Amino acid sequence: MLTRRSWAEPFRIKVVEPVRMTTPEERRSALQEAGHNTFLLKSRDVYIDLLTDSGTSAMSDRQWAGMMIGDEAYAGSESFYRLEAAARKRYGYAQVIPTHQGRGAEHILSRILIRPGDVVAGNMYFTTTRLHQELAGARFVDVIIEEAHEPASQHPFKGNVDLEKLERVLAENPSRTPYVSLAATVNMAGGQPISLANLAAARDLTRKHNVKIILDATRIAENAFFIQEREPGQQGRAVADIILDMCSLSDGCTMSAKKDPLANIGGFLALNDPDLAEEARNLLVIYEGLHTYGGMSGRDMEAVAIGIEESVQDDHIRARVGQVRYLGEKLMGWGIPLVQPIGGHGVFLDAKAFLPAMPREHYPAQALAAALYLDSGIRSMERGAVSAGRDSETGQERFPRLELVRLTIPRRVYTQAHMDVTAESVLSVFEERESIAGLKMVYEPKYLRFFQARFEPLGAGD
Ligand code: P61
Repeated sequence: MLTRRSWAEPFRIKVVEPVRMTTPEERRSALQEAGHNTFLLKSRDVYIDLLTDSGTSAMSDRQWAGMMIGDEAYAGSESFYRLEAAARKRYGYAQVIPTHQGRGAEHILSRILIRPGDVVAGNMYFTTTRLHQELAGARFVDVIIEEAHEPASQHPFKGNVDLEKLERVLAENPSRTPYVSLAATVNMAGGQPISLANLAAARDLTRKHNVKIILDATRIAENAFFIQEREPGQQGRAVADIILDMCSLSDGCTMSAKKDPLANIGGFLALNDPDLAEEARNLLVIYEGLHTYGGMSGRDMEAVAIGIEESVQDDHIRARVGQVRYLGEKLMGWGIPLVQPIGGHGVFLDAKAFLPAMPREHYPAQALAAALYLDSGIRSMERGAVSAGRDSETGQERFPRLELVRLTIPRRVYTQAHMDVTAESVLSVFEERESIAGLKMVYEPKYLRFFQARFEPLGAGD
């Protein structure tokens, strides 16, 4: 008798895109040309692309059909009103301001809420989010729980806020904390969720200090799935209802529609306060576009509107997170060190444990991502010291406690066999890990350096 029945994706495949297989020689020269940075590889040289789940989802036939009826009017596009209605219905905010992608929303939000010298507290930094906060004059303070920094910790909600840390920041910076920036899920911690109870407690605390909460709702459906699965009293509730509860505990959100909402481009800023929204719309026309397109075409907005609906369906989100978990559990079964519990959008290898002898200054996660590409043509992403960059005040390199390689799973794109091939490649690199050399950075851009930095392998004499 079977004790457990398998699940399968709630879709079948109608269109396929061929991918190219490469030889080890081709990969060696591609990696060298890319300066050992997976961001600089050409897509044609990649076999299984796990760089990101951002803008890489497969759209549904409904979304593609929607593209055809996109209203490309400069002003007052029908597609905008459909996007506005979908966002209001599924996230519950009154005001929806379209942007070209998530960082467009972060830019506008930071400009309207932050004054130089302010402090923004949050549950771990995200690269673009923190940079926009810093460029607007704020200092970011991490108030995530300690467990989030420990890859092996089994805490079910590693995205939770340490309420004492938050209380301290609010007390020490009276009227200098414009908002608390909370992500659901927390990308840099490994796609880890925040619980409803913790969000509610943070809400109580911030209300006492008259401080707003702005959610990063980019992967909120994945977060809601974990709440449904793990939080006492939430089992049996619809993911869509949990999302609405989460949003109701905040004053607004930024959204990259390239993740949860299953679109290839797009985003929005949502707010409840009409006066703030007016300020945002006023800046929008300078940086993004008119308030009824915000940098998206009509067809993009149509795809996002339909994608939002699809993204909150229980069957979809269960299959999505389930596929990520399948890969993670396979690797865990072989003793590969990774962030636990397995997150919502990817499996995060623990590069410090993978390469324990390599100094942080030699960028073990960057070196591991390069080694994985060389082995099989699989593209992953460094999420460690290179991503963390330099302290905006001291200019010193930041060495976050987590030094990770992210195997990010695009939504509805790869099969279980792709996951098997990926797992086997990671195992093979793990078995050969002694041969992986560290890297030195030979070109370092000023902002978000990880995107365009170049590296060279360290030789025996370095
Ligand atoms: C990613 F290497 N994420 O995970 P935009 N908030 C959150 C995100 O995950 C996010 C944005 C806001 C990407 C793309 C990316 O350091 C990097 O639509 C939780 O990309 O502007 C994006 O949304 C920004 C990759 C972004 C990176 C920054 O792959």
